[in-house]
Formats: sequence, C-alpha cells, structure tokens
Amino acid sequence: MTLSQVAQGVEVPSYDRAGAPIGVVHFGPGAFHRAHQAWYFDKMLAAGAGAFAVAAVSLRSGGVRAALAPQDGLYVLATREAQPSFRVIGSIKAVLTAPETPEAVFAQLMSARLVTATVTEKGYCLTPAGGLDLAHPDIVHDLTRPPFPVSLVGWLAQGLARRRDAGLAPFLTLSCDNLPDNGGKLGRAVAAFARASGDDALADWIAREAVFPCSMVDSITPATDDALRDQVEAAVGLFDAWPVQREGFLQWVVEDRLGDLSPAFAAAGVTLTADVAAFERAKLRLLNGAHSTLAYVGLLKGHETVAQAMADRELAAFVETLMADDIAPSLDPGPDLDVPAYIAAILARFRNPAIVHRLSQIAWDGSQKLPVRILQTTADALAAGRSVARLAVPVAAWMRFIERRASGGGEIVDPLAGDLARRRGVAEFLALSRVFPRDLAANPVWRGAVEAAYAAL
Ligand code: CS2
Repeated sequence: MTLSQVAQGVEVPSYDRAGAPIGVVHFGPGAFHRAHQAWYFDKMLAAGAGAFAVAAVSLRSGGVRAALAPQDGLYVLATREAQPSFRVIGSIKAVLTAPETPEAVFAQLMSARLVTATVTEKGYCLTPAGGLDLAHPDIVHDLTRPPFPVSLVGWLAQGLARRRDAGLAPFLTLSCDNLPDNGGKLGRAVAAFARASGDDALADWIAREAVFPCSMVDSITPATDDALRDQVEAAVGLFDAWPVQREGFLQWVVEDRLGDLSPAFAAAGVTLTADVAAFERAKLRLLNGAHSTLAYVGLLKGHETVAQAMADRELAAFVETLMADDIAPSLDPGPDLDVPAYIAAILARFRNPAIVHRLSQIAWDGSQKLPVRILQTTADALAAGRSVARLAVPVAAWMRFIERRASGGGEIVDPLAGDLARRRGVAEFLALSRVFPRDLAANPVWRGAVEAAYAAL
C-alpha cells in the first residue's frame, strides 16, 4: 500500500512510522485487535512521546501475515456509521506467524514493554472454574517443553522464563478478551503453567513481579467480507487484502497498573481506573449477554443479522426486558455507570443500520461464551431469589441451535463441537460439566426454567 496514493479524505498515519520503536507484542491480530487496540496504538503514536508500534503475532494461521506483510503492515479501518469513514492504520510494524518464525517471536518478547492479547475465550485454556486446564491438549503439549509453544499461556511462560534468565524485568501483559477478571485469570494461569512445568522459582517470580492488569474492551466488529474489500477499494483508491470494520463507538477501560505507559494510554482516550470489574461485568452481562440472546433466538427465528433481529419487535422487547429486569439487578455499577442509559446506548448500537453484523459470528463458541455472559448472572439471580425464566431462554435457544445445526449437517464452530453434536434434549446438554457448573445444573428451579424455555422455542 502506497500512502501517497490514498484518496483524499482518508486519514493516514501522520507520524514518523519508520522511526517508531516496536514495544508491543500482540498475540491474536484478528479483526478485533486491528479495529480496536491497533487504532489506539496508532493514536498514541500520533500523540507522540512514550508510544510504541506493534509486532503482531498469529499463534497458528499465516493468513494475517500473508495479507499484511506485502502491505508493510498497513491496512484500512472502515468506521460504519451514517457517514462512513476510512483510516489507514500504521501501528502494526511487524507481522509474525509463531510456528514459522518462533525465534523472531521470542526476540520481540525479549524487548517488549507490553504484551497484549485477543485470543478469544477459548484461547485461555481455562477450566469452568477459571483456573488453568492442565488437561487441555495445548497445555499438555506446551508442558512437554517443545521448541516453541502453541498456547498463549505457554508463550507467555516461556517468554517470561527467558526474560528472567537474562536478568530482565517481566513485560507487562494486558488481556483484551471478553472474560471477567481477564488479567487476573491470565496471570494465575501463566504462574500455574510455570509451576506445572516444574519451575517453582519461575512461578514465584511471575506471581511476585509480573503485572497482568485487567481490561474491558468494547467495539462491535463484524467480520471482513468481500463487500468491505470492494467498498474500501472504491473509497481509498487502493486494494487492501484484509481491511477491517467496526462501529464508531469504541471503549477500552484498563486497570491503572501500566506504570510509565499510563500517559500514552490516557492521551489516546483509554479510561484508566483502579477497578475495572464493574465495567467488565456490566459490559459482558448486558452487551455480550444480549448479543448471545439475539444470536440464538434470532437465528431460530430466521434472522441473519443483529439489526434484523432488533427489527423483530417481539425479540427486541424481550431482550430489553431481559437486560433491564433480569441482568441489571445483578450489577454493582458504582457511581460512574448509569445503567438505564448504558442499556439504551447498547440497544441503539445494535440497531445501527450501517452495520451488517451476522448473528452466526456471535453464535460461535457458545460453550465458552454462555458461562461468562449468562450463567453467572443466572447463579446470582438464583442466589438472590429472583426469577430465572427469561435468563433460561438464551441457554435453551443455544441447545436448539446446536441440535438444529447437528441434524442439518451444518458446521458447529466451538471447541466442544464434536461432543455438542451428539447431545439431544435439555438433560444431555445440562450434563456438560465443561459448560454448566454442577450446582447450577442440579438446581431444580433453573432446570425447570430451561425445560420450559426449550419446550416453548
Ligand atoms: C460479540 C462480541 O461475537 C461476539 O460474541 O458479542 O464480539 C461483541 O461484538 C464485542 O464484544 C463488542 O465489544
């Protein structure tokens, strides 16, 4: 991509890209990272002092490198609002595929100030209780001390081990996935990995010295399709092999443990706070919980996109009631969050007519998403004696969705796909201990609610 050939009106990096030092290693440079954190790093670089460019590392597939390396890491971000806008993002300066050049990844980890990650819920290899799953095939593999790891946790543990052996301080690690207490979980998982590998001293050093702040990320990012490629080419005047798109809204709330990186983050509009938990919980339970509900119920009703599902008045009204009456009471928002206004803003974002956000994209990985989006809210509601009738609907709809896919021979995108495809009926699904905590699965009130919702769908 030649920046001088970009059409007028398209924003391009205004800073000295060649001179920008790489200081961030990012694992998982999918569309979400490139539409969200990479935009913030681009802003930081434009704001000046104390900012770093990114080395983006794909853990498995070479697709991102194949698309972006010939473009020198540059790509277009399309912002989807009534007035669309296009911006060339310059913050990614190196694109690596870990299995192809593992030593180059280690070299970046040796000099990194910050490591960030978007590897989705399943990329953390956690048990339903939130600890490292030592039986996970990727963790089992990485504990055999292979030449290079395959899991995020394995990469972080080996990278930190090399830093310790070289007498360096740990890098800072910032999780950017939709999990409650994402930094806490990742930090404990990496230390647990080190202990399981037999290196207690490393585990203690990580627990003592390494910092894993929590963060809440938010921006609706539909997957890239050919329509986007064509629109970008028409608007920008250049072909981009892998542009990305998102809504205009974006938010990054980070636990304020960034040390001397804080000013650059603040300058780019990141919210730094002592306690991310209230933000995380509200976003995961309200936005992502509503998203998953729209996805499973919406797909059963024949809708394809979030905006279509929101145009279904019955479904939109159901989701609104679910958010206000069933999810909101489980939040502890504090003075910084006006919950009714937050719900209204989320529903307006879902209605954005400029976005084509496929329900099938949201429906992926339900076994990983439902526990943090719906089941924890459900457990709180049961404990407080509130009704769980509506909260059972997305769970029952997920079961129906899986059954329908399995019997129609459609693909199920989920780490538990093989197992899920064989399940039929509520009882068989509820027996999935990797999804449903035992006490919840055994709760007669909730079982009854799921049975009733399943029968009604
Ligand atoms: C969505 C999220 O795909 C999904 O499961 O719920 O990606 C959602 O769009 C983002 O979390 C919004 O910040």
